[in-house]
Amino acid sequence: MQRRDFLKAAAATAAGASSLNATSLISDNLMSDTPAKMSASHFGAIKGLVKNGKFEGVLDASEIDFYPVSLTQGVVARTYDQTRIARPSVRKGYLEKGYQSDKSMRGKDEWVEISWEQAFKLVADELKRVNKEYGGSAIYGGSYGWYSVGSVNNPQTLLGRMLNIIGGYTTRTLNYSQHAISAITPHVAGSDEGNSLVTAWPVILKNTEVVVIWGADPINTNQIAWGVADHESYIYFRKLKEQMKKRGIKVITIDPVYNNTANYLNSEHIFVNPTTDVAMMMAICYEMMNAGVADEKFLKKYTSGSEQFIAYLKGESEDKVVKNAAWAAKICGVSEADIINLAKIFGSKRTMLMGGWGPQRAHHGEQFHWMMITLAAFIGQIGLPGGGYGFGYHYSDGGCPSPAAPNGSALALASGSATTSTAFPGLGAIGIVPSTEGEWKNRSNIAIPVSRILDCINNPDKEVDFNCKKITYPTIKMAYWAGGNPFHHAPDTNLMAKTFEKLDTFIVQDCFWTASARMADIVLPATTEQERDDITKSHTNKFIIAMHKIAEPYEQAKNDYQIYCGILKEFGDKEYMAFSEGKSEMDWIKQFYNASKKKGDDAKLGMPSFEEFWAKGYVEFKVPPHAHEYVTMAEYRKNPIINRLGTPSGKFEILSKKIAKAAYDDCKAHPTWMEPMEWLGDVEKTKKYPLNLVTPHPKYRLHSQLNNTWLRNIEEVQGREPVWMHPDDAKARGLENGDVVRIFNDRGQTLAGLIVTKNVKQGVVRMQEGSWWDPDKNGLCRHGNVNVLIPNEPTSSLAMGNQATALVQIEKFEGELPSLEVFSQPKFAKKG
Ligand SMILES: Nc1nc2c(c(=O)[nH]1)N[C@H]1C(S)=C(S)[C@@H](COP(=O)(O)OP(=O)(O)OC[C@H]3O[C@@H](n4cnc5c(=O)[nH]c(N)nc54)[C@H](O)[C@@H]3O)O[C@H]1N2
Ligand SMILES: Nc1nc2c(c(=O)[nH]1)N[C@H]1C(S)=C(S)[C@@H](COP(=O)(O)OP(=O)(O)OC[C@H]3O[C@@H](n4cnc5c(=O)[nH]c(N)nc54)[C@H](O)[C@@H]3O)O[C@H]1N2
Ligand SMILES: [Mo]
Repeated sequence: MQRRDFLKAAAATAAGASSLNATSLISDNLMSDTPAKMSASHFGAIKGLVKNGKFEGVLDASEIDFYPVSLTQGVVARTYDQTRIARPSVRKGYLEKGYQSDKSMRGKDEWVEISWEQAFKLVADELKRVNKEYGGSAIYGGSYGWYSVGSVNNPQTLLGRMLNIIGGYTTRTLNYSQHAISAITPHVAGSDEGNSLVTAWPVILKNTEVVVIWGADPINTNQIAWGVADHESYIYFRKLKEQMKKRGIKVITIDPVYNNTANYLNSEHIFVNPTTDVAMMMAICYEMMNAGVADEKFLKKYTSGSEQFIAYLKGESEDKVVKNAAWAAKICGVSEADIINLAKIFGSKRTMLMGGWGPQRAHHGEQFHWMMITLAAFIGQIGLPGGGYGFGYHYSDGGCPSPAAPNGSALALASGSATTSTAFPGLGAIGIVPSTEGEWKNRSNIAIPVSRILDCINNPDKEVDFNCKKITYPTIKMAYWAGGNPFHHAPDTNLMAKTFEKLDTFIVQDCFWTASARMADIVLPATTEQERDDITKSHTNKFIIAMHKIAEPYEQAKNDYQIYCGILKEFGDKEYMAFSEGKSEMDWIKQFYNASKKKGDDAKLGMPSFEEFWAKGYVEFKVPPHAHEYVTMAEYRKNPIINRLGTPSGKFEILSKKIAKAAYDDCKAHPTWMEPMEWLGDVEKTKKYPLNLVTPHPKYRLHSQLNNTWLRNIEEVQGREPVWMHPDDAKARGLENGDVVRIFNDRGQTLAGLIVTKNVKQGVVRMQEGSWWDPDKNGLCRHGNVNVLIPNEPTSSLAMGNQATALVQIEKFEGELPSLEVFSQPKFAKKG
């Protein structure tokens, strides 16, 4: 087993993960007081080693992880990191003056530790006050973020459940990952194509001639899953690499960055300017028509509105501009010859367009996937084996054949319009999906687009556009965040700090003193997922996983479930019972498992008893043979009348009458090239800020998670988050590899460590999201949080989504290098 683990770790290295699985070489007998305990995380299943009640190390859970990644090492490291929250804490000014405190002292005040009894009362009293004075909608409980994988201790569903019981709340809709794609694709394809099943990998390996990985970095991002990653995708990427040699599959990557995937596959790489792909795709369509290889039959039979769109491409309507390769080359920075060549290839080979989500986190982000579906329609292979498009290969092991395990249905109980699908049937937020009992059954909570939280706080009662409807922002007086880190994830961190000053109260429930916790009034310490029992499943449905408590809770940290129970007891027995039904966490775990087993038994799957499952640590479900043959849209292609799409026309809508009717000037009737608010083609703005920053997902963390571990030392430069810059841009600024630089624009400024590399397009700089925000007195982030630079403006009136790019300038940082504060405990006053 040890040797096998080592080989797997080595293989993972080849796949772009790292080779840090040192503990895999150490026998559990040497390290652990008990046999290794099965648990799980977004980074995969793990087996925890225990010494003196402490979490000591992890072994790969090779039985249920095809390709363990080294990020699991961070799960151990973070458990006893000095950023752990030990006890409930209140900001000093808030303890003295409550909701009338000076909010500009957030992040500056000292902290006072209090008892759980005091904390429960303090939180409950404030919830009661806001409820009474303003109504439930004044409490923002949308609480977006990547909490851990256990289904019982899902801090967000539980938060919704609690707030619903005590009077309702304002929640969110959509998510930072897929905001624009989730809004636009139902209009275009009839379903959310960011979440749809994609053609199975075996079909691709057999049939596809050209794989285009466009704005995606699957070798990096598949390390993580929303449920538990089983990493089978790495097996398929290795097979893809083999088939490139054996069968001559061509892989093309299109990205402003030569990313981990390009590097692993040694693909043909095309550097494109950020936020300009739409123009490039339009030119490919135009040149395909020009060469007579566009599939006109497909367009006629399966799409609606292609005539108008073709007129637009030909310059016969609207802007009168011909969208040919020469036109696009000037915009996207890809040569005319390359564009024409792509048109030729796509028009003659079985082509799979694998689109990532990075490009839709941008101004007019809706256009990217709309245009990619349109391009796939011009190619005409949608519904054929190995052709068409898929927007899920880069994450959560998308494309890996999976069973329909008997564990999905309770997802319907997740917190309503908030997209917190639990990793396993979990506790529902009673009342959003109306429950049958209780006075809260008819609560109708307002849901605002998740990334509009700052606009909402700043503009109460304002009516705004959203997805062909109007919504009215409620008045928000307090926010309760559990299992998310808004001072990392939201664009324009400085605007967020200013805006949150309008809140009477800000509560954060987390395991660590994150940037958000530091900006709160009340901080409640949660246990980590390795400090409690729970249940979860692999994202692909292959396994139900027992999450065994590995270690005792850190100091006074409590399980999320227990925290809400404690608060609700302050309201009364009725509220507490409505929430908990008088059940322990283990009762819920058993209930969830047995609900699944009942379905499994009905389907004759022969699932073991709960006790057997819990002892073994997992249940495995067989992948049925047909899952290996799955082809997206095959049914629609076979019979578009019977299997019509869920769009008004029943076809792919290259032109949407519904969107046309909304008459937005930033999202029109068909895919349209519109200049983004900040891009390299803006002659005026680039005078001051000539570099285009892209902010992809980090290789050695999950957003901000694990940044408080030694994993950050692998990449950091002089203790700062690295920024990649092209040698020509570095030379022009007199900068050298390893310099500490200041990145800035009108919104903010941050330090970073310079990496000079040809792996980024000239004019583009690349810095990963998720580095902890550590502002000094002048608002300079000493560590490297990219979101101080990103605009809060929405993608468009349609999705109202989030952006992740910006124009910036970079200069050498002169002066003494400041030390960091964010990775130590904050300042405490005397104990309360
Ligand atoms: N510039 C830029 N910004 C981005 C992106 C980008 O590409 N560029 N990407 C966006 C995307 S796609 C996303 S999904 C968001 C991610 O944003 P977030 O999900 O907010 O980021 P995380 O760092 O994962 O924060 C999760 C928090 O939950 C806490 N937590 C984990 N488990 C538990 C638990 O069991 N209980 C409690 N109470 N807390 C827990 C963690 O400690 C952590 O602080 O960021 C977005 N922001
Ligand atoms: N290791 C790790 N894996 C993760 C996560 C993590 O934090 N760490 N987060 C998970 C989450 S929550 C999500 S939502 C997914 C995110 O999955 P994605 O959104 O697909 O990932 P990103 O890294 O943001 O972007 C993918 C690629 O798009 C490129 N890109 C950016 N802008 C443009 C553009 O304008 N045009 C083109 N062509 N390319 C562009 C980036 O350089 C990057 O290589 O990843 C998941 N996986
Ligand atoms: Mo995400």
